[in-house]
Amino acid sequence: MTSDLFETVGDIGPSRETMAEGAVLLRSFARPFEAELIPALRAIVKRAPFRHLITPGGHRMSVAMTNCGRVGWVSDPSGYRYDAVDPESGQPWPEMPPVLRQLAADAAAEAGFSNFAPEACLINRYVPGAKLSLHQDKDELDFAAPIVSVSLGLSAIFLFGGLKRNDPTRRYRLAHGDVAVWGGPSRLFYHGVAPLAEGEHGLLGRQRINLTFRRVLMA
Ligand code: MD6
Ligand code: FE
Repeated sequence: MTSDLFETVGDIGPSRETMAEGAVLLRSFARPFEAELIPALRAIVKRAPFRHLITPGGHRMSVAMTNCGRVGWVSDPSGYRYDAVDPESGQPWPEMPPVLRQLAADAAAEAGFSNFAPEACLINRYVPGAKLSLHQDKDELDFAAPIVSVSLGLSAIFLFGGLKRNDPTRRYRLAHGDVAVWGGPSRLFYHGVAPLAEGEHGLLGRQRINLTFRRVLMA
């Protein structure tokens, strides 16, 4: 996809930024997919609505979540896990639509990870004030594959640390269409999202949607 198809005044188009070894930010990479992507997400959320999960510590998460793909990430008082069944409906999670698979595989390839075939896509919804505390993504069995993270709607401040919880964090503004691909030496780095600021996005309104594509099982 050439950049002139979606460049507009004030939009510099795609560009690449390195966050750490193995972690790269592909600015605006998802923009060419959005016309297909957003209706696909609306269809998923109809079948598997956003819900606020309870952490093992008993807290209700401010971020609302759902999933598509063979397995979905869930949290309840008994712990975190990947489950093939949506606990709300008792049904399998909606299938991962081809446009989501393609976006994830293309972004991974652009970042140097070929043949990325995600099994799970966790879909996070933030409204102003919602945040995600510093955490590691370590519930997967396969740390060789990267995670591909797509930001849509309102911009957020992404906090990116190191291998230890109290390592210093750097801040990145993730805007609509930005894609982070994250693997290799930084796969287990602590990260989080600062409380979302008030705002209104032209396409998605008063919210931020984040998709994280993961390989869960061993290859
Ligand atoms: C978010 N993202 O951006 C939350 N995890 O809303 C994550 O927790 C995340 O963006 C692993 C890799 C990339 C991510
Ligand atoms: Fe994460």
